[in-house]
Amino acid sequence: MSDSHHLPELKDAVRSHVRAVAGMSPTSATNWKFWYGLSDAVMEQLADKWEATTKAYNATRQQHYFSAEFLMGRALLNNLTNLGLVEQAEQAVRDNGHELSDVLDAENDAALGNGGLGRLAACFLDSAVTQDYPVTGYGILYRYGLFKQIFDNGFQTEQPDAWRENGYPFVVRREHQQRIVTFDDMVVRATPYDMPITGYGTDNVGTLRLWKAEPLAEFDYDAFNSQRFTDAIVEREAVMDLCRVLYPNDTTYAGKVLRVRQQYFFVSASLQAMIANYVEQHGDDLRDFGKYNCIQLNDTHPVLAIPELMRLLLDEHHMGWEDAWNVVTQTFAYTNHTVLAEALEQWNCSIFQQLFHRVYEITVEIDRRFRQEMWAMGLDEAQINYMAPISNGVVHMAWLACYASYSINGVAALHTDIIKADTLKEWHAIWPEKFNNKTNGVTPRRWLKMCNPRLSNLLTRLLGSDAWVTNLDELHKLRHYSDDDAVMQELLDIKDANKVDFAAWIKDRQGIEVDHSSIFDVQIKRLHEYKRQLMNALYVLDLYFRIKEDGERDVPPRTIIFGAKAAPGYVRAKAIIKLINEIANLVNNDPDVNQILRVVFVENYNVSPAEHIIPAADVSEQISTAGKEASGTSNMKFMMNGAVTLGTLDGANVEILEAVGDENAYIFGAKVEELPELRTTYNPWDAYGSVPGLKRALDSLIDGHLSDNNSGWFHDLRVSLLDRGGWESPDMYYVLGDFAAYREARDKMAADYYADRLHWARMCWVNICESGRFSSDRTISDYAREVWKISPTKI
Ligand code: 26Q
Repeated sequence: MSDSHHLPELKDAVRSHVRAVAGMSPTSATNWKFWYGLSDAVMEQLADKWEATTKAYNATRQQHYFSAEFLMGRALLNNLTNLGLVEQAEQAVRDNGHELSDVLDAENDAALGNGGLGRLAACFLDSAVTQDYPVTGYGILYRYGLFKQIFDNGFQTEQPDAWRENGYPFVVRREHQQRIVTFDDMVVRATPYDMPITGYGTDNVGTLRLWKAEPLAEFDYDAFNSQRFTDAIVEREAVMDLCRVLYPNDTTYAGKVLRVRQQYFFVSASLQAMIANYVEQHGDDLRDFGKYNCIQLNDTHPVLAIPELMRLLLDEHHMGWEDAWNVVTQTFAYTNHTVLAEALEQWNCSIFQQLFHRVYEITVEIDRRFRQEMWAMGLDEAQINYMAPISNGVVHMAWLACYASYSINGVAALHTDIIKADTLKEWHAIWPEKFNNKTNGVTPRRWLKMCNPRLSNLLTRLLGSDAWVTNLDELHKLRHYSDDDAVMQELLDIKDANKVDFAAWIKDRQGIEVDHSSIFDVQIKRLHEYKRQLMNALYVLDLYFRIKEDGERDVPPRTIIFGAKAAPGYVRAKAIIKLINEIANLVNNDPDVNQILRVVFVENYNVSPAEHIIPAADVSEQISTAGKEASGTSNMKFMMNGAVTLGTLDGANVEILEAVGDENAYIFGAKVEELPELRTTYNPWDAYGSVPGLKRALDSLIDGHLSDNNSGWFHDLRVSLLDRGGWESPDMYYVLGDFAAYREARDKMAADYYADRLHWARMCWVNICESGRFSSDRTISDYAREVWKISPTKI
């Protein structure tokens, strides 16, 4: 870092960087060019610290986070915040005739993830570097991130997200650290693009390494010369296809060959890089590899790393099987994120055989030894067959992970209980000591300090310092202010100001007018039946008719806000989006109702929209069918920003309730342990006939109130709840079963909101002050201590 004191001040550097990229004066440059130049200047500021951090981490025991997804969102404000450069940047931008907020808005989100799992990986990197833990992320440099969602007559359509087509200064191509990844039918050059990960209040700068697939030779000149010019082009494009697009499925596994290629590609390149570093540091005897490295597998997507590390050790580094297996079983830890059977990855053996026969061979040998081991332990054949890495012609990625990993964890207490007792119970019976819980968390830097400056300033003022930013438990100390009416009034004013900002933002974005004095009731998450956006929609329909037809008076004014993308092939999820958009049409255009009720569907929900929505939310809808949502993480973001949870006892909601007490949350619905019994007698037609208003709401799907443009989709939705035939039981997710309890809780919540504003503020305040355990700093330090065995390594 000898040169760092020669760095120009950011505000001076910005001008030259903007000039260089815009080819004109900073005042004339567009906001986007200004963003680019400012970002470049930030990269300049952190370069030396980044290099020093990489060196320091390489010399110690390190953790490597393997994930097919990193949902990073925007980087500039995050980096400015972490480097303490926000004010300088503001000044520099203003001096040159721009507004920082406009410049920041010019940045595309890096949406290299689908939802919770990808965003979790991003929060983890933030927390790891903030606490100086030697952690590196490894993933794929997708050319197209998660699709852009556009509503066309209320239907979701998808557009490609070419997020870095015009340039992106926050990744650096590391030409000299390329690796070769060999498939049986193609050889690929893997080039790393490294993204610096800054932390808050530290000079450490961590790394997210994203691999890009490229043709081995710029051109196959042989093919070119032998008049196979087009073959050469086609082959080149096949390689480039590898990391062209992020698969937009987040719940249903599909056996797409390209997807497994992506997985093998990034894990092989990452392992090779790790091994090369190990050899450089410790010599070429790799038996101690696991003493210096551990790898967290973010769900099963990177599980191919297990047989691939075996292959590299056996074939490239000439180790024996026992030694290699020793290394492997010391190295990997596996996180499960779902209990939905349809999400578990199982690949046909034929795919493995065709793409990487040697990895397949090794997997077969792992399977053989597994069976032998289990046989020796006295397990019966049926059970061995069920648990074996390979059975019935498919490779079970989760089973492979459970066998080879030294740690298996769920992402919330309830979820870990369920995987122990159910999803992975056979494994738990054999290796209970492998199992542990790591309740998810979110970074308070992005999800409080950055996105909610008003609330952040209040917290800092009351606490007398900003210690809460890196130690969120500090907020405990502020809990007694719930008795201070002046502070509670200030909290209400802050929420109101955030709601005014949101109103302006959504007006500008979608032309919708909302009333900031109404309750902002929000459900933002991927669209899935188990998350029950449909139950929310049915409530809105029912409320509409209560106002319109029953003439209910004193209905508390509300703005119902949705944000959700559906997997492009998930028709029923798309039908729910269309339905909500049609309900919005009906409600918002009806003068009898629209002073009391409005519905907003935020188009193209993503990380950046979430940063506008969450600080303005009064109510956090967390209404999944009990047992289905592994954890949820937006529930934590809402809590931190002073929204009250309206939810079921599912995922991390259980722990949120524990933290705030049931007087500070609205909990309803069937519990996990009640559902099996309930289901045996459940008939959705009973609810239809007996729950007041439910029939009217359900019938409005097909009686002309709402139009699905003759797609038949609304009819199908109604059928799915009432009498889905065949092997599927109706209302799989207990929407109608929980409806009455949901309505009661939601009505009560809305009445309470207006009945006593200070009392409402006290509930919000308790939520904020008790959110400490949902900081991803806590999650990461637990992983670091209990699973990774790494210590802070400060530069
Ligand atoms: C699998 C195979 C083929 C293609 C895609 C996939 C795939 C991709 C993404 C499967 C699942 C995902 C993402 C899952 C996910 O986001 N799960 C969420 O993880 C969060 C973090 O732990 C939890 O809070 C949520 O409860 C969980 O739903």
